[in-house]
Amino acid sequence: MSADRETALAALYSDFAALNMEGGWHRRFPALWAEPRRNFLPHVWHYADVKPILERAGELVDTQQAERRNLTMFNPVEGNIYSTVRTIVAAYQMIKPGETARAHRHTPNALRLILEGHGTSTVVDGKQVEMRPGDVLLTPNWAWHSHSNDGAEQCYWMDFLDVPLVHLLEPMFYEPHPDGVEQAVELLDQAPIAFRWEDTLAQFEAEQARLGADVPLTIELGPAQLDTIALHMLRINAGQTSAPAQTTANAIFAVVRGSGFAEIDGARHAWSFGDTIAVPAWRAHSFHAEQDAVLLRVSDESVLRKLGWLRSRRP
Ligand code: GTQ
Ligand code: FE2
Repeated sequence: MSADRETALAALYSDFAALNMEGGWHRRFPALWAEPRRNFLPHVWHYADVKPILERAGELVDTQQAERRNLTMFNPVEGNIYSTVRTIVAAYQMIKPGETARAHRHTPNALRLILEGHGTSTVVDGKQVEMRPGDVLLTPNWAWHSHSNDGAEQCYWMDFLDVPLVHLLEPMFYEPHPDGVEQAVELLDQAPIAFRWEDTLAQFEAEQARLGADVPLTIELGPAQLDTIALHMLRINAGQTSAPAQTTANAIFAVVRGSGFAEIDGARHAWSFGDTIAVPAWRAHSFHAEQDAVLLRVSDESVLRKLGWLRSRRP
């Protein structure tokens, strides 16, 4: 290359920078790549570690100070301080007898998986539903919601929200309820936002009968009420291993029952009741149960499908 041309190019590149422009052929980092990068890391958070921390928080922080007594699980990838996987955050929450977590609403979609405790209920847009272990309860975009413990036991659950996706796209709105809690509420046992544990078990029975064999089962908690989050329950009995999967969807698994280990990109991760397992996009994964297990899969599959970006392959 001639010295003149080299000088002219250097001048061109410095003009790019001065005007906040860059040449597609001159990037320091590529903008396109052949297949999904594995950015976020596979990781497991153990409920046995979380629960004592929540107990200590329960002694120090009340629901006046903390609108929600929740602990978020952030992925250990460099630079991240919030998200569990790229689009979804998982948290554990605990509420003590007599406490109320005030009503509010926000554009992020949310759901809860109840782990332990009886006598607590959530109110979603005026509908009060009891929270029982194994239930999955939804709080769609902009629905008012509060939680109250009228029982005698501490109640523990997991929250999942698409907050990181809302951060990315920017449509965040939040407001506290003007009255603290919703005034007129109707107590319901069955509601479209409530997927009851007994119903999940019945669906597993029906699916097993349909397949006519004791094999790993996957059912969808539907019809879907959340625009961004897909919900599946997996039943993997002791000794079984789920079919290896690899997908563009980002997923978080929560252990509803049983124990075993996950194999994610060739590494083993042990799990048991109440654990959170981050399985980011394009990570090959399978689950092996040592004791009869049920896992909740919370994923952004709904978003990827709607946008034409859902792809899977057998790893
Ligand atoms: O229970 O409403 O873990 O709004 C994070 C944000 C729980 C909730 C979380 C929330 C909630
Ligand atoms: Fe909320």
